[in-house]
Amino acid sequence: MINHNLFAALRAAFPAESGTGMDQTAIETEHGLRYSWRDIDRATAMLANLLASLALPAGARIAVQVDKSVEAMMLYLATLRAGYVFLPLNTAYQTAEIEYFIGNAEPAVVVCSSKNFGWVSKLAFQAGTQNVFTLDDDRSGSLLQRAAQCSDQHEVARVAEDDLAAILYTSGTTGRSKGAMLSHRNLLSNAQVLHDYWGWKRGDVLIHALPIFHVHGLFVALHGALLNGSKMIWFLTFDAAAVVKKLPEATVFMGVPTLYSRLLAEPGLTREACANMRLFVAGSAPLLIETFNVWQQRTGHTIVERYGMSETVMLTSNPYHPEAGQPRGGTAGLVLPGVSLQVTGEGGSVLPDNEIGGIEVKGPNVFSGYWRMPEKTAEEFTADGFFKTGDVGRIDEHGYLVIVGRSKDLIISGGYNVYPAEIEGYINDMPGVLESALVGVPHPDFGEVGIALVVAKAGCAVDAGRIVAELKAKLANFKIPKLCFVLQELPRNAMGKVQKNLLREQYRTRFIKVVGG
Ligand code: MLC
Repeated sequence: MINHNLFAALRAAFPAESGTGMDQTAIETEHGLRYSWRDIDRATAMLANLLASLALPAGARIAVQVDKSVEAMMLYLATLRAGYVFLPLNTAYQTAEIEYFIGNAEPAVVVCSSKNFGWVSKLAFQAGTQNVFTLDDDRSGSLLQRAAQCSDQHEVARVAEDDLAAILYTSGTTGRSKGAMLSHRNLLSNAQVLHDYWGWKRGDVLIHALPIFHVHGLFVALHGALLNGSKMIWFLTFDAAAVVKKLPEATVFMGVPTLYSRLLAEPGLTREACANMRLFVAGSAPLLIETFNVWQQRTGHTIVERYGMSETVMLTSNPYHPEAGQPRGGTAGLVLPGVSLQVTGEGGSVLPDNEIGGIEVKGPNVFSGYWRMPEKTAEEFTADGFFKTGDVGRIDEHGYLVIVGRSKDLIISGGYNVYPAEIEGYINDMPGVLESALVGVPHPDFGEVGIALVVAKAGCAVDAGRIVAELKAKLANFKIPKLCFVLQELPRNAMGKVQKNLLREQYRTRFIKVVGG
């Protein structure tokens, strides 16, 4: 029987055991620490043995909220290796969010930063988790102490292709987050397609500067490099000047649009600095055509924009190989091999090219459903198995996908998804608040940010500053509205629905200059 474990496929791309290949540098950190391929193999074996020694049930979830580190990446790989399910959590999440995730996912193991051990372990033990470890970004914590006592030999656990590899929580339109269940097949098939599509080759070096708790950094970037046996230059946080300095040593870079606009603000970003580079990939949020054009002029390179989401990993990409076509700015590119994508209108009818409708997808990369939410899952799939992405777009006359909007109320800020309903729910529960609306407006750094408009109950006074302060205590920092205003009322249409489009228009220029305006 074939072992469908994603780790086995990644491990197979490591250099051969014979010779000195395994001692070559696989990862170099911004601080000059070096990890060889053998280090990755041994450390993941030790961590996998630690997990195996805990006698966890099949399908156990390993929930991890730690700062980015190479060891955190090893823990992800070890979880795959041991056959368990990885559940990464954004480090920005606060108590309310973590309590929900732990309660919903019921992880058998929770790994957190030592600074958060007090409150995270309390929540975990309350939810029935037996094992809570700590892991810090300086290679300390109880997880590594325990793993140090384990053997560095481990046979990769056998899994079936539909066995779960990871659960990624995505915020929900109705407030509650949903855990997207991704299998070994979902992740491996997508990594293999992207490997060919983006022309990964011998000698490639990836600058890894994204967080490793979301699809972009954890799967697209990491799997790309590992499946190619490529060295990574690893940044624990994004520092534009430091990244520019490393460009001459690298060939591949991946980032959200905010990273590209911050790099453009660096005077050191020149054609010479990028001379060794061959691939720049952007995704997770729409790339402005200005950024695409200015990047081309400044560096001589064309950014390859691609499109995907937590539920599906990658769906489309602008072509890299010239024979496949030219990258077209302002588009999400062509449908990736193996993926079926259709644009549908009223009643689910498939629309011809250039007509705008809902984007639906199917393929080996598309998740099987939301964790313990069969009804929600059923709602999001069509009868013939297409997943409704919630994005709205059209296929242009060249076959490129153009995304024009979203059917779901969503703000994408610096590459993170923010669902207004979640934030509005918290605001509406505050004393004295009658109702609220969170709208997205353009922002020069984050692309888009949220502004909260709040109406007080009759006879009550609410303070915008206090609302923001209370949200900060409960929610991840990137979800906090950048501005909050108290209004007499919210604009409504004849049906009584809040007209967010009017509010967006009214506050559109709060953070950007209007050319000629
Ligand atoms: C940070 N801040 C943000 C923010 N990130 N505000 C809005 N949106 C964001 N994304 C705010 C903080 O709240 C804080 O405000 C201040 O900025 C400084 O915080 P920081 O953490 O020091 O910021 P910084 O390190 O500069 O982070 C910015 C960033 C980061 C762009 C580097 O957001 C980032 O790494 N984004 C990448 C997200 C990503 O990987 N997405 C992939 C999702 S996968 P204050 O007021 O508290 O000081 C996906 C699928 C797919 O979508 O297709 O890829």
